[in-house]
Amino acid sequence: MRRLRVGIVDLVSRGPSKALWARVMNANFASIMPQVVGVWCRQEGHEVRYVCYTGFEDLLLELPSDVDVVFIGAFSQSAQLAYAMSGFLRRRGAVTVLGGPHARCYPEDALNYFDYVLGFTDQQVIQDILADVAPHRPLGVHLQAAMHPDHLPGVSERWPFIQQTLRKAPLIKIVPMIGALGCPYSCSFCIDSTVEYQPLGFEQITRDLKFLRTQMRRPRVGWHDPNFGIRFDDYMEAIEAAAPPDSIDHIAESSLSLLSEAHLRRLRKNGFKAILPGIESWYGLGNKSKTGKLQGRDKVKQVSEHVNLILRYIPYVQANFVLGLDSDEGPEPFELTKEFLDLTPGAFPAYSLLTAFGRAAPWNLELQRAGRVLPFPHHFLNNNHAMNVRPKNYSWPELYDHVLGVSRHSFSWRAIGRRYRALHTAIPKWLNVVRAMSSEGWGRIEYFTTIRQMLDRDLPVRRFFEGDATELPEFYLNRVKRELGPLWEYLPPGALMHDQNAYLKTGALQVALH
Ligand code: B12
Repeated sequence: MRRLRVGIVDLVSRGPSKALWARVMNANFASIMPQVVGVWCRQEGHEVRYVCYTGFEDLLLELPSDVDVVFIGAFSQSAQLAYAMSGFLRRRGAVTVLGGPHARCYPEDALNYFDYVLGFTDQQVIQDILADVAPHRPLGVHLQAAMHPDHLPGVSERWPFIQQTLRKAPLIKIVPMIGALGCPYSCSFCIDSTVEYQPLGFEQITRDLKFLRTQMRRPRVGWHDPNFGIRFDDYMEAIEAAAPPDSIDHIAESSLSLLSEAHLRRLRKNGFKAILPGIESWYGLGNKSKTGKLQGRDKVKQVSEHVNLILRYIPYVQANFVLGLDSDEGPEPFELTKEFLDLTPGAFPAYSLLTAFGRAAPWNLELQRAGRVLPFPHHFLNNNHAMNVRPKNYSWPELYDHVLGVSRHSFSWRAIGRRYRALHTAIPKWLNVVRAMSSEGWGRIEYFTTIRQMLDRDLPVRRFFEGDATELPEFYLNRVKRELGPLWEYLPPGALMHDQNAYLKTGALQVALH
């Protein structure tokens, strides 16, 4: 087989950035799969150039001009950047491949702009593309494995890519690892509702951690498991077999139901420094928070006690909420979140506006059928910059008033001060201050304020939100233009908008390879 020049681009940012939070953290949000694809391409004997785009590079200059094929990994928020990149690379003669959450959620749309669009991706899929490598235009080819791979190359194999990326992280350096795919729960709103839980091999975790200790003085690992710790004892044994207690720092996203005091004790012993549990809502989505039928204020009290307990063992806790859910009504859910914050001053709140990501979850079909999904460009679909589901129980101004209210409460000087005082370790204390004052806190308040004002004053914006007009309001158009910078001119015609009901219309489009 011909030796190919392969480019791999991980789009962590959706455009150039100046934010302090992005400078400190973006390199730590690199994905595992682009690195895995890099390993697989090298194993086939190809020449690989890997780029993790954090928003501080000149993307047009990052890849050599003579690449044969480029794999791009993108979340939906970087879809327009990815489409423009593909346009640019195709003009230079390259074949383009899209993988990652956007490709999984919006394949129908992405096929218009890429030669290959991938769902579940294993080594065979990559080998097939490398063997075929041909332009497929105007419509690309949709390929996917029957399921996730049962093995992924470990940290030592991915190390050149990890090292290259972490050089861009100035303060905190987090190594991405994963121990399992899928989830045993089947919540209908989640991308993993139909993906079986599948551990990737606990011996590999031990090997990877041992390797890391030969490369870094005190490694810091960020676990990408959708729900860390389902096979809790196996994980802990794998970590304990690799290193003396508390010699590696760990960060993980886990559900409250897995965080009993006994588990917390063991997590602390093993160096877990940050946990991101999903609280989601006071009235719905309760099955992962171990709150059963508890709702409203009773749930607030129980969850607050639980999170305060976690904070006695783990220095940093991010509490995740979803705003605008159908189970919420009136001011109460937002007032309860404020109460929770007052009762739990050490937790950093992360809010997601309800978003239906294409074919991510079965529930999205219902929303599309009900005509509730709005065609906001993907660029805004990062859980903050747009909510693409018309709320069931709120008018848009009401909802944004509440979102603003809870955001102002969360990122007021008073809350920042209380959060600072509630924690006892330097990095988490300061990280919270930076987060609140940067794009994650004050930046959002500013943005939500703008949206709220436009809902009253800008008729085209209001009509778009109400689903009465499909023409993209100027505010959004100008923002994408500005944020894509020089790549805007490569965005193919029509690539700004998408059919928000494509999932409902096309049914099962999947073309399984195996
Ligand atoms: C871990 C995680 C994170 C971590 C790590 C992110 C990262 N860089 O991977 C953190 C906390 C940083 C994070 C942040 C965000 N996340 Co997140 N995250 C997840 C989570 C829980 C697991 C993803 C994962 O790593 N799975 C393991 C990999 C191996 O599996 P996979 O992603 O399914 O990938 C398969 C294929 O898609 C393919 N593939 C994946 N990538 C690539 C790349 C290439 C080049 C190729 C060829 C193939 C390929 O191969 C895999 C094997 O089959 C998912 C939910 C879930 N359960 O999947 C949400 C999820 C991916 N996140 C989501 C979102 C919205 C975000 C944020 C925008 C949230 C925010 N407001 O900040 C940010 C964006 C970060 C960024 N890099 O741009 C959405 C994405 C929806 C979408 N269409 O964009 C998801 C699906 C959750 C949801 N709401 O439904 N996230």
